[in-house]
Amino acid sequence: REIAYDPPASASSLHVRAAQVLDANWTGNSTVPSRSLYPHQWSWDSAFVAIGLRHLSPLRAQTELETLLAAQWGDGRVPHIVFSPSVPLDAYFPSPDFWRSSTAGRAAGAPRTVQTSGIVQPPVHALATWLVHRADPGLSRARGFLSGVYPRLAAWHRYLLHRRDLGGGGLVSVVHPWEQGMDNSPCWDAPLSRVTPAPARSFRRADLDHGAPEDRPTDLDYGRYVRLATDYRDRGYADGEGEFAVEDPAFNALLIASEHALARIATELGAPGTARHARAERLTAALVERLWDAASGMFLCRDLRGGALVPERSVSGLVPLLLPGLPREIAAALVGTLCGPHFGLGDTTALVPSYDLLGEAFDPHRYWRGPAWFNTSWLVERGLRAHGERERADALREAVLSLAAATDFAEYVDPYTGEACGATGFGWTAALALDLLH
Ligand code: 9YW
Repeated sequence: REIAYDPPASASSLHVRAAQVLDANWTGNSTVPSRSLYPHQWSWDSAFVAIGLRHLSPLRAQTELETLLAAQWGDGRVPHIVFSPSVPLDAYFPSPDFWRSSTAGRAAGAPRTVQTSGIVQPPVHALATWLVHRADPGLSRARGFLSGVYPRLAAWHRYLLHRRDLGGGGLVSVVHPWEQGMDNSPCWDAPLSRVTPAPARSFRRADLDHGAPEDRPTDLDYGRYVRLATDYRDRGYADGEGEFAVEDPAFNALLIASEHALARIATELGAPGTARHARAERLTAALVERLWDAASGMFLCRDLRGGALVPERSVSGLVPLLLPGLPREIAAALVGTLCGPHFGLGDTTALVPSYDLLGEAFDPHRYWRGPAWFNTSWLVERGLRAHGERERADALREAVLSLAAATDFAEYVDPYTGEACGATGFGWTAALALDLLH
């Protein structure tokens, strides 16, 4: 291959180094994404971390998910951050005194003893739970792992399907860019442009204490994030009226994958999984119906308040490849787009860029506006393999392993050069590299 990344380190040393990162980020009952930038528990990070951790310690992987789910709200939502009480308030913004979960979230059933945020992140948890169970079914059964988490996972999906179908077409909406996990994706530029930013002096960005400003979202973006979150909090975290509501392809595809996983969990517990599989199929049909754009050869976001598809190509629109039940011609078109000029996989890039290489907003260093991330590359790798694209999947796997090793498990990388950006020693980078080693 032509791509001039460093050759992969030997598998055993990569394994040892990934395990060291996960040990260093382990707090005793969960894993922080990064000791410097993100010193609490994040929702979808924990799911990805558990997927890797199952190869090191199935017990820790189960505990990771149990800790997160213990902070679930009464209405079923799983918060995007569970705050560690031992970390100083000013180490991360927005901190617990911003979200005020135990007071502002009371009507929605926020927990009393643990502080959390009030928004959510992509539902990777049931998928992670099933994979963690499969790694050591004996331990899982002995601890009652699946029977303990199943009701919580079911309530989580129920919250999303019932409270977040804001478009009425069966898909789930995100009400904040942080919920989708790709904070400053150019997909949010149009829907966010309608939001009046909170004044810059009304908050202090702790992220800039650790991250380079040119790699992070701008102050204007932050002003809008703060406004949306403040308004949501001040409505008591009630769903339905916010200024921002977007149907996102990756969020919904992960829900579908997790709904299939939940069906398998139900079957394992002796209950029929058929209704859940059927629901996942209906969601897949809704995803295609509402978000597929044949002209772009990929899925797009639907801006509910603006009333149209957002004409921006993000890696989010490739993540549905993860679904084995996707119509064959759609899967083929996605592979074509992935390997074509907009994402360049196997040609100009080795990992999947987060955004269109030819897009106007493309920036190879700024967070979710171009850099390649390891979690989305892992999802695409799984998707390529699920659709029989073995050679491409093997090449992407190699790139994940070699870049994780070469960058000391970076948070994200320049998609052309592989240069490390953001934090190093990043949790899901280590965990997902470990998963692909097995
Ligand atoms: C932030 C923790 C989180 C990830 C998100 C990522 C970032 C938080 O970090 O958001 O302060 O910017 O965008 O996906 O879960 O790793």
